[in-house]
Amino acid sequence: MLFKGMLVVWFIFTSSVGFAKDWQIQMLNYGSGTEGMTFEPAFIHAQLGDSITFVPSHSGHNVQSYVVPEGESQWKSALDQTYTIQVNQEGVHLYYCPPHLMMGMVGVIQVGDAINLDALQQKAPRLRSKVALKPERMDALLEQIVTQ
Ligand SMILES: [Cu+2]
Repeated sequence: MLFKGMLVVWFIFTSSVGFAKDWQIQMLNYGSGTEGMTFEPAFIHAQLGDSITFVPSHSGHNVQSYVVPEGESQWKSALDQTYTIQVNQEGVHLYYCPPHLMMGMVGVIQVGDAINLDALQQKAPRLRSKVALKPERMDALLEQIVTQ
C-alpha cells in the first residue's frame, strides 16, 4: 500500500514538473576555448518552461537581453549577481554582457522554434556594429539557430 502511494506521488511529481530543464550559463573572463570574455555555453536550445541561470563565475559581468521573443519581457541582471530567467515564449533571445559587448560577449537562447527570425535579423546588425573584437563570434552563434 505504501509502495503504491509512492508511485502515485512520483507520477504527480514528474507530470507536474514536466521535465523542465534548468540550464546554467557561466559568465567567464576566459572560456574553455581560446576566447576571452564569454558566456559558456553561448548558445542553448531550450524548451518552453525551462529555467536558465547565469552564473558569475568570474567577476565584472552582467547580462542584458537585446532581442526577446514576442510577448516576453526584456531582462537584465545586476553586476556580479546570479540571475535566473524562465522562458515562456517561443523564439530566440539575443543577449549580451554590457561591460564586454565591445569584446563580443554575446549569447543566444533559442526557445522551441525560432519564430521571431525576422525581428532578430532586423535588430542583430545594430548590436553587431558595437562589437569591435571578432564580431564573427556573434555570427557563428546566430548560425547555430535551428530553423525548419
Ligand atoms: Cu562580461
